[in-house]
Amino acid sequence: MAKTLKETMAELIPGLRDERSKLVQEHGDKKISEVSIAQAIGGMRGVKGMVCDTSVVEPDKGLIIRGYPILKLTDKLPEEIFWLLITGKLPTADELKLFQKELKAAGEVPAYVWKVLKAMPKSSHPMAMLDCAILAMENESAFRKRYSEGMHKTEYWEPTLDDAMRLMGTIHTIAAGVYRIRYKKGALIEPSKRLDWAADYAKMLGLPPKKGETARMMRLYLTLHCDHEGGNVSANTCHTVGSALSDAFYAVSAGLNGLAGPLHGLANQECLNWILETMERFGGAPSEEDIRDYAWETLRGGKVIPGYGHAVLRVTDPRFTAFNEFGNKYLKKDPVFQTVDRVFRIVPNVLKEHGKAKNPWPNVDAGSGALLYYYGLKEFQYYTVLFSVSRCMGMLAQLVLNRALGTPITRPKSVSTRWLFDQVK
Ligand code: CMX
Repeated sequence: MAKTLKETMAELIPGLRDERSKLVQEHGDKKISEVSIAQAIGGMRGVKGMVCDTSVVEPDKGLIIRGYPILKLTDKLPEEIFWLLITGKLPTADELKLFQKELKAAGEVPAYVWKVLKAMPKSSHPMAMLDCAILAMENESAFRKRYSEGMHKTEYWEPTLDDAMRLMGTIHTIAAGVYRIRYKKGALIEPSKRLDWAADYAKMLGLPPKKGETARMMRLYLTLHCDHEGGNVSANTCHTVGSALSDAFYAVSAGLNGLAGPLHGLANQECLNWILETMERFGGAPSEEDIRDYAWETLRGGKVIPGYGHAVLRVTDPRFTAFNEFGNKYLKKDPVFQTVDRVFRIVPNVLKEHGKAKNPWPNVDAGSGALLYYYGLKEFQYYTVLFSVSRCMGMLAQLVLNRALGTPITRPKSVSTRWLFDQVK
């Protein structure tokens, strides 16, 4: 008989704990990184100072989830990806079915969450609405309840997984509700009993199904954004907050507040904005020459070209490649997609000539907006909410694993600028 996710984790955790304590006992004093002054001042770029097993980002390969390059996972359901992130293996067909059933069972959104959302100002950013809703749901936390009852620390991961299931079961419904409330799309649409996570989300948003293509696009979108190792702003924030034993609702909403920044997840709203501005300026799909001029104008204005560059990657993001392949298959003639494709041919050379960005290639955000726009999501302020629904998987998987392994509270040492000057005297 198929095992639940919790039963599977209960079997895995003792081995993971042994492996980690052996590593620390036998090799704990070995050095894995050095820190220069430039790194301490420059956002700790490249400093190896935390552990994340769910995924790695190789500068020349991109995202690898538990050993699978992301382009090998594009036909999977996000539910399978969540299972993979957390256990290290893809689920069997029976495990997947059981897991989907458990997610549906955890899917009731408390009525007070809708009241909170409906009470927010009409002009609220959809990310502020999503984060408030998640924080409001902290009231549901199994971890907080069990902790106040006095649970043993080896059990911390169990109610954390319950919280993760509760969040995974509801976040797509809440996110769809944010869309319908914020953009006055009419009554909320109930979750379905039979659709998979992504298809249900697309349906609850109220998007036209386009013969199943919208659900297919949504599965791809939610799979591609699921995780990006541990040091990015949202994952790192979620980890730090969670390390204080704040429960999953506190930790994930904190991580998502970081995702709401224009240099991180908000870049996808900025990207489509930039593409549409270009089209408006030139009265339709711009020529390569027009794009070059507009890119230089953006750079001269002291602004970044959204969707290009990355702190770790040094090649075209394979997630961009996956969106581009999907676009070429299903919406090749769409003018917005054509503009994205043309921008890809021009902007890397402009950035190289500009000479500042270490990586002139597109990241995940450069390609996703055109697809969302085509399938009926025209409100690009909402795009980071979609990113959030997906990234919730990576943050929760990392949180459960850290609880299981008893990762201690995060507390790096800071130094003053005066101290740095003293070092180089
Ligand atoms: N356009 C213009 N300038 C850029 C640039 C871009 N797309 N990408 C980097 N640069 C600039 C930086 O602003 C920096 O300039 P200063 O020295 O004047 O500060 C210089 O190039 C060096 O930056 P870097 O080391 O190459 O990049 P960072 O690691 O500092 O920053 C990132 C990475 C993503 C924030 C940056 O490339 C950027 O701002 N890109 C546009 C926003 C974007 O697409 N963000 C989404 C990231 C994806 C994600 O969140 O997963």
